[in-house]
Amino acid sequence: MAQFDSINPARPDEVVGSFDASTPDDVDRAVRAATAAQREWARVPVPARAEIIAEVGAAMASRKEHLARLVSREAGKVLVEAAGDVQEAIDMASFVAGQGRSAWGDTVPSELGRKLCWTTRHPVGVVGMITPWNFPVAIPSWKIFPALLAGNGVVIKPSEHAPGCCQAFVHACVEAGVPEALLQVVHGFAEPAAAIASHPGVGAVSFTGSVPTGRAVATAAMASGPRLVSLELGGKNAMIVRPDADLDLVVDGAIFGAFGTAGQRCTSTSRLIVHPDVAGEVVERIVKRAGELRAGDPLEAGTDLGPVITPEAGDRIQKMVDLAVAEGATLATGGEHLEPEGCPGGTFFAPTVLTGVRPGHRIAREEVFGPVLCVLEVGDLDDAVDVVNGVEYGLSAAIYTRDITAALTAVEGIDTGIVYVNAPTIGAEIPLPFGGTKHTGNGFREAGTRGIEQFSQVKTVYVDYSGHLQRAQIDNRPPLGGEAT
Ligand code: UN1
Repeated sequence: MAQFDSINPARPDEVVGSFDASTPDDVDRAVRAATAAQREWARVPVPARAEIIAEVGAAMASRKEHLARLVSREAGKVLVEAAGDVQEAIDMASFVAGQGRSAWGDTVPSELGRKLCWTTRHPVGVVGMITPWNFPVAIPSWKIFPALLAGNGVVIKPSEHAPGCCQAFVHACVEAGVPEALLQVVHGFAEPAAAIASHPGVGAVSFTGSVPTGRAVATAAMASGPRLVSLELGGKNAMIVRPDADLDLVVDGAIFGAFGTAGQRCTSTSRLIVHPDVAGEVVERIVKRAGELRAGDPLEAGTDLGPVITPEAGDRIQKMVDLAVAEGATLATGGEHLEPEGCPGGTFFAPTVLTGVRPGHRIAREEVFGPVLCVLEVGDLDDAVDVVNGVEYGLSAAIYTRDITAALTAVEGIDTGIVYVNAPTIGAEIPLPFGGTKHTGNGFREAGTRGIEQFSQVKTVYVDYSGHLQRAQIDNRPPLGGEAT
């Protein structure tokens, strides 16, 4: 069987783990095994499933430090952010466990006597999941916990850049009592992902990643029969800065939003839409702070900026920045690779600020997935909202202002799934829905109470105990011009 290595992007000569690349046959075996285990699991009462999920959270909390170090080594996230990634999964376990004893549907009074109406949720069978490397513990938790709570089996293929994190996650699940056969992991590249998406035994497919791959996954999934397909794709997230904003807050928010996780969140702040009255000061302060960020080994305390995930990612970012300059933007800082000490061969990209960016520039429209902030100067609030909305993506946006009317006008006008006021575009909390509009997704939301929807089907139940035929929409209405039939 072909093997591949997961490597530390900060020091590529360090192999974090070796994994077998799964074949379509492996995927088929995994789907069959999960299908068999799911029949048993679906008979486990929902609160009992929830108790196991709570145990998983506890197991992860007890080894948070170990998991965080693994996230840091595989994904290159600075340790404090890697710990945040693990914490997000722990929080998700507690939230989903609570859902196991919460409302599971609606009850509605019937229009007829002696009749009951309610909805319930039932599993789809086996859920196929394809997950990215940038939240290698949190994102699997958004998918695996609600899928299990709903009574499903799971086949998951994590990114080839962070297979060890997913393996550790699944290990914690099994140790806490999730039946081993129920939760199957396959590894590798496009081949097993395509096999999951097109497998007829998979009842729902859940994908987080890029737009082109998401489209391919959805097409493959629908080609072999209609099923639930949920897509969580990219972002081109913007922060509006009004002239009355607290500029200390703006600078802190822009630095964290744009350069946290080296700009490799789908929620990363990539456009600063700033009022001309404060643009000069804001840019100057952001540029100064960007230059002070310490790039280096993500495991070392005091490191602010980790690597980008691969040399190919570094090249792509460089090309996009070069193109922006060729299109007329000005490089205010960054725009080049860095070689921090102690990280030989790691691909580090300097925190980059581009000014003079116009809405039509490619850098203002396309996702960069790197530490690059473009600055667009816009005075009028409605125009700023139009610029926020003038891209294909619709994940996250922010407005910084002290003016409540401006804030709420922007909240109303912005067409994204998530809007922040006086906070950056990253840092969503798990009890609320996560997801976006337009090309960012296809309408499902992850986490929050609705996170279970992509992994379950609603069943509507009517129970008539009147002992005779009752005709809805007919028997409780006077006939119109004669006997209704
Ligand atoms: C992602 O980058 O795909 O809101 C997820 C945030 C995190 C999740 C990001 N809680 O920034």
